[in-house]
Amino acid sequence: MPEVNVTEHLLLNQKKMPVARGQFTHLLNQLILSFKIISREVTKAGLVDVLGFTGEVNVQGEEVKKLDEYANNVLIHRMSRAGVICAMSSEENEGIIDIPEGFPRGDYVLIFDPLDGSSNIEANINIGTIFSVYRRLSASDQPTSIEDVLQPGVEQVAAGYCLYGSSTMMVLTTGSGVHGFTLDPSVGEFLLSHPDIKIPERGGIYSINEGYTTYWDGATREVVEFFKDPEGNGSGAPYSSRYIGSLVADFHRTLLYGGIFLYPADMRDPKKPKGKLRLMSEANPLSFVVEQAWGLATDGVNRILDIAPTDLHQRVPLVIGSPYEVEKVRDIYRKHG
Ligand code: AHM
Ligand code: MG
Repeated sequence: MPEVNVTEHLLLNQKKMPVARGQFTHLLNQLILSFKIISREVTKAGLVDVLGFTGEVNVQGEEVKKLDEYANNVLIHRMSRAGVICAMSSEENEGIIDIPEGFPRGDYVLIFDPLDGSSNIEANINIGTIFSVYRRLSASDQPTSIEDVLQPGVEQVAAGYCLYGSSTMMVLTTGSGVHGFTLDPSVGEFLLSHPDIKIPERGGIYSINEGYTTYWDGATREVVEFFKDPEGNGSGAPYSSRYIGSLVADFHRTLLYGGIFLYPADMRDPKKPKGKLRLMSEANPLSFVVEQAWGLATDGVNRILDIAPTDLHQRVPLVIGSPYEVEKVRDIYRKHG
């Protein structure tokens, strides 16, 4: 296979991807450079640990926190000065991140989780950056408003994630399929390694934090019973269980191998039965990716991408993966009303 990097791939497919215009290509190039910089630091994190570079008191806690902040700062600094963004929102920042005075604003809105799964850093487990891109709604000579950012997921023009693992990999959709690019450190480029990813129609793995069974409602308990005993009479092969606790890694496995990932509603606080994951920075981008790979994503019943957001950090139950399993779960939730 000839080696093709992300920009070349976008240009080669430009007819299919009208989004690949100058501003968008620049946005993507700046994102890619940010990922390379974050990847370099993530790779060094283990070394810092091994060499015992002491912070003040708590070495590991300090380093972990720093890496989270580092990733956030790299993205904010680089993307806000790229001239192609009018507003940003990060999982780590309460409000909208404005473009600094003196820098041009562009046509796009960027939303991201800078380092998802960061509680896993010390154990050298895969973590990642998740991102989502929208076109601004307001006129380019007007100030950006909250409406520019609070768009439903169905309006995304691009989304994906960069996984920092045994290799660093970027998975991207611009609304025309899903493609995976692996960072080749010898040339410093993300090269097309997984063209046209399609999730298996049906899988053999379910992924959920089962330690929280006590917080679940009856429907979710029945869902998990289904995966342990699909025929309901002990005769069928049960699904395997896998849970890394790093959404981006659990999702990536689900995308490639099929099956289902769930972070359901949580009854600890009955007033906020929304689970843990964020609609804008986690659920929407992964839902756009999975749908473009012929999978499904719901909050149990409703399509994630149709949800009209009301808050930058609102949470949503997430049921995402192969069509067969997501539909099975939807049927069980519907039955429970
Ligand atoms: P974070 O954004 O605070 O890191 O939390 C998100 C992470 C996800 O990566 C992962 O799926 C989830 O938290 C795991 O949560 P739990 O430990 O409750 O299962
Ligand atoms: Mg996260």
